[in-house]
Amino acid sequence: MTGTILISLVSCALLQTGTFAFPAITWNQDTLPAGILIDGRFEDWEETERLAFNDEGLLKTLCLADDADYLFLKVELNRKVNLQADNHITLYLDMDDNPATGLRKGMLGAEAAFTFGERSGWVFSGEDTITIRYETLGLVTAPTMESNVFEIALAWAASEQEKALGFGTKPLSVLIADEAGEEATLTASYDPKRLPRPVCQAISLEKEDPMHLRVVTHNVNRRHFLPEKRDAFSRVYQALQPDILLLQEAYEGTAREILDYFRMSIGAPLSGRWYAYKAGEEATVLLSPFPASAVVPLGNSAAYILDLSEPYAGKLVLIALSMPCCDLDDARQAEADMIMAFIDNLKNGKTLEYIPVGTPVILAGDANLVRKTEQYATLTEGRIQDTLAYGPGAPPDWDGSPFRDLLPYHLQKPLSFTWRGKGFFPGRMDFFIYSDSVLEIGRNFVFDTVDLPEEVLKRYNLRGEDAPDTYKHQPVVADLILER
Ligand SMILES: [Ca+2]
Ligand SMILES: [Ca+2]
Repeated sequence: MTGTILISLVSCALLQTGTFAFPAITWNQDTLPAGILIDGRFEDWEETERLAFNDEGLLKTLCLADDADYLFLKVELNRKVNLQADNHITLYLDMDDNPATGLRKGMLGAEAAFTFGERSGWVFSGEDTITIRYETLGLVTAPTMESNVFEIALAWAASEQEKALGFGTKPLSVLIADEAGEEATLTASYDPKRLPRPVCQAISLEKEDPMHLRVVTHNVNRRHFLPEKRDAFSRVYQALQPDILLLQEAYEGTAREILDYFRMSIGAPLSGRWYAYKAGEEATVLLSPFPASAVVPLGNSAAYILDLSEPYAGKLVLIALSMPCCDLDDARQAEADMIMAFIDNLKNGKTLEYIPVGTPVILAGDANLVRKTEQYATLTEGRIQDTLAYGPGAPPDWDGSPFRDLLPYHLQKPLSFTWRGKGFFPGRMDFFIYSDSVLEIGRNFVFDTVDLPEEVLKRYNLRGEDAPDTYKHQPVVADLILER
């Protein structure tokens, strides 16, 4: 299996020579297919030409790219903003590059507009404009945290309105304005190429090696016992076959009841010994064939220290993240500080629990990183903010380096969001952060059933709506390659 994938990745890279000029970037220890990835990292734009720029004002530069399914924008600003609130940055789309059609804005005749900070916009529909939310444009942005640079995907055919306007079938123009009063706008014309992304590998869900240990983390948001959702949950877990299932917000039921409820779908033997634990104020649950030598609540989150058994050896530290939500930046930061102080103390023998040097440490789950970036630096680099309460902090990996943020992608799309709901744009809430000096990861992905090819859905007995039907969070999957 691994061999096949490697070979097809190589041929994929060869095929792209001369077509795309993007530099190779690191992903999953392999090479990603060329093209833009909406992930909040910007190496993929390095070879893309700036189509507009300003010396002053909020709006600095604009780059555009596209593929068969999406128009991509990279917008650089002169200061950090939360793209989804407290700004009046507005995107105007002249979908036919014709100032005589649509609403006049600068040199454009715009058929649609979207104000990011208000999370709403409008689109021409017949003779009228109608109010829209992000779904009409298939809008996805990254990063989800505050930033001074964002990448944005608009799906060419997200809605009937877009299709009726022929979005992506002809040259177009884009204008970005700061409606808060700063004058300078970014304007560019663009002729979409609509090149298909090379198919680098057939989609499959199985582990690359049966010896890998699959961790699936999923915020079930209290939906796990709802009768109408039972089948969707069962199909998703049956398809993913977790070896370790980490849930957040699984309030209802004891750990044992939750294990029994999902026992069949996750493939836990009826008579075999599986373990179930529940801890933390947001009801994190861990189901696994390994017993925990310690379970430590850490605010809403919790630490599980597992004793691995044959064919693996040693311990595994799993921190189930379920950090405070939304505007609660201070509470979220305090919890990040507490978690990283716990890891530092655990590694240095300052806790009741003991782990050998080199024990893999994983933070997985809903980190809710929607605003300030300091919390991300705390979880990855160990930079503690409240040093009086939690100590000085230190790079958390065993070799004195930061933890690695795995950043898994969707199997079928160049996207990395793990949450999709109403109002706010799809975002990356769920993380898998780990001690990469002592742990390798095999296959990993964000599991979204929407737009999986029909053949794949059929092969795994899934339905296209299964992932969103379980809840707004998508399961995040990572296969651990453990020493034996
Ligand atoms: Ca990117
Ligand atoms: Ca127009």
